[in-house]
Amino acid sequence: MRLLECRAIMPIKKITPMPRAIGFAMLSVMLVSGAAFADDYQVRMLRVSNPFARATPPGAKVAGAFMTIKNQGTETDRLVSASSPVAGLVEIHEMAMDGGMMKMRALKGIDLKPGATVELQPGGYHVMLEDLKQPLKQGDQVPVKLTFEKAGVLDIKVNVERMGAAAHTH
Ligand SMILES: [Cu+2]
Repeated sequence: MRLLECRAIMPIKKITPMPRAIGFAMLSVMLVSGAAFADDYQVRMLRVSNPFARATPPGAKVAGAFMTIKNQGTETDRLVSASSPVAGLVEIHEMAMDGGMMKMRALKGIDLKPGATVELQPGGYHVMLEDLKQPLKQGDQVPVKLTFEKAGVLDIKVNVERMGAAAHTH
């Protein structure tokens, strides 16, 4: 099993707190734009929502993509692979503690049990975009093709958020 250090996709620096008024202004912009984006994708009984990645610093070669996958069917399915035109290689990864250090490792897939909601989020499962051909910029929408064992192929657009953006809570 291949072990990689995950430092490359950890936030480079802490976000500085912003004045409350600007925070509210940004929040309302996000709410408005959130309504305009198609953030839910469906293939057969699988629903993928809120796919996002974080903007990458110049020269970065890797980025994690995160999303929520819900299996609304009655059969187990499995996310088996992914690809993207912005990345030379895309793998499915898991981040976990290993000997006191957070490391990530490549998985053969992620099981999606009937009725289950699986979160791909910072610090856990993620789709790893490797060998990036360009930096991911805030506001970009990165095309990613997900392949599921039973449901087949689903094309999604991953929203690129600011560096260090936290997981969605909705
Ligand atoms: Cu990874």
